[in-house]
Amino acid sequence: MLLNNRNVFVTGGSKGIGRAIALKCAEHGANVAISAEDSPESRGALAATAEAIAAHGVKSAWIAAPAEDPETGQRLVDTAVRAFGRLDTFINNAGICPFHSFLDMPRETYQKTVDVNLNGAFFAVQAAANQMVAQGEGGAIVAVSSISALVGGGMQTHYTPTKAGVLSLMQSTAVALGPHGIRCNALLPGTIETDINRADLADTDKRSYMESRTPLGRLGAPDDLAGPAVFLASDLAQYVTGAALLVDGGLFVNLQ
Ligand code: NAD
Ligand code: RM4
Repeated sequence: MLLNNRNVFVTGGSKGIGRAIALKCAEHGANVAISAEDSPESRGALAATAEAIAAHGVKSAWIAAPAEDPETGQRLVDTAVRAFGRLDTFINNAGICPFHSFLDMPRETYQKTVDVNLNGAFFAVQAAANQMVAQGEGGAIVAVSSISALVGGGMQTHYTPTKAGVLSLMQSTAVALGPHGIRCNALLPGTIETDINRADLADTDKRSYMESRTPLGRLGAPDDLAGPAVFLASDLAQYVTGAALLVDGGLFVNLQ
């Protein structure tokens, strides 16, 4: 029970990596609130995940709020504070990756990716940090960046800069918030099978290539990120801030 009685928010917690992290936090005793974009499908997934969180005997809450709206960050914090009374841990995970070639990248695709992944993270982390500073007892912030913060992708020229930005955001907020006892760290997943890359990995050649590049011999599953997220959020990581934790089965280091 590494997060007993902690109050956690996970953005993009309705499915994929965020859902796995939210459920693992609940398993470790935390009350967990989650968010995702506002659509009927997303609302259904949020409600189902909130129910699965509560099945661990903790409190849950959810809000449908688009990450690209700069007002969303404060709404997320208000949701947690209304439901639990306070916020101890904020996990910024919501993200999109609409694979697209570079030379003809539509401006809207680029803009939306930056707004959801990077600008959304900035305003949400800022709102969460202000709440933690007001509470006066420190806290933990974890942002889901990516292996793609460190390496390129020809169909990801809009996406990889946002992931490098999120990594950089955690480094700078670690400096800004250290004096308040707030730790800020980044998780860098490798290739994890979720809806974000379902179409991309439906190409069997691409899929086998990614598997063959991974020393542990398989693509990741959402649950592979859950333990590392709980670790960074917990007191086991009490002296860890500004760190970047690759969770990629060895993909990044595999040159030859
Ligand atoms: P996913 O599509 O399963 O989940 C994405 C989550 O973000 C969902 O909850 C979705 O509803 C939410 N979301 C999407 N658009 C949103 C918006 N406009 N506003 C609010 N919420 C929104 O994908 P995933 O793989 O679980 O992705 C989670 C995070 O992990 C992303 O930030 C992604 O960049 C990162 N990541 C994924 C991989 C991978 O291989 N799957 C690798 C590295 C990093
Ligand atoms: C990740 C990484 C993965 C890709 C996902 C969408 O950051 O690049 O390989 O499948 O994004």
